[in-house]
Amino acid sequence: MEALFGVKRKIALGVTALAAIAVSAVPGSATPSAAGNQAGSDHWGVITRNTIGSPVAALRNGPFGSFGVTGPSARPPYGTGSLGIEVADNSTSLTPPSEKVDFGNEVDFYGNPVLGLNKVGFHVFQTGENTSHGGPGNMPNIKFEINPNLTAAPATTYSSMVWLPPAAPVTDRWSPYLDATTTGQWFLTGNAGTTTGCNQSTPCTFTQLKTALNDGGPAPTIYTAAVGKGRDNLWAGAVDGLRINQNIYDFEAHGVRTLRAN
Ligand SMILES: [Ca+2]
Ligand SMILES: [Ca+2]
Repeated sequence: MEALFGVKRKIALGVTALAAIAVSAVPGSATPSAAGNQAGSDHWGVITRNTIGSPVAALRNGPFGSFGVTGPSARPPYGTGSLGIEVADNSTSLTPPSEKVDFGNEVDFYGNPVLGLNKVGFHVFQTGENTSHGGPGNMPNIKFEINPNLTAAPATTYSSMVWLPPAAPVTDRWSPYLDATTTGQWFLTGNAGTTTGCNQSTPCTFTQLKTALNDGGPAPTIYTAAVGKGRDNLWAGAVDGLRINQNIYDFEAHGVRTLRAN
């Protein structure tokens, strides 16, 4: 797969007539990561611990469109596929009855420094229906499970660090890159949220969150990274081009490709 990808790039660079085809599949802002492509792709999937009900988080082709939409926003930003996500808001016997899903990686980010996160974001396919179900803030999240290593709460060794994206600037088509370090808000679950003040009731900017976590002593570390949704509103859409520092994770029907951001 990687060899084929490399060939496509060479064609794109050398033959103008074919460039449009190749570049539409592989934007010029990223190239395949020689080391990361094979190393990381097998470690992505539904994180079962964090999944409630029978939601969908499936690597799929498209979505293309919606109908009548043309140009770059009518196709996934990388390759031809994406991560499709579907959750229901009232389908379990639990309280709340809503579903939840996290699609992520429990291996490749383990032990990495939270304070080393400098580039985070994704592209989303948001629909008008989703905003009807839950308002413009009804969006999927980026989540890092972390050890916050807070001096004021040394016994707290687990928290989820969650990005609440801004409203998608467009619906029924692919969004531009949504930057989680400069837009939207972040919070920490559990006692880490209480201790830092960055909790779901009073979320913080990314800068404020990092400042709160940079409290001396042992530094916060990452357990897992994921894209997820829930538990809140009904949502059906897709995500592609998950950015975490130097890598862009290209969700495709047949796996997750790691691209290196240029
Ligand atoms: Ca893709
Ligand atoms: Ca600390």
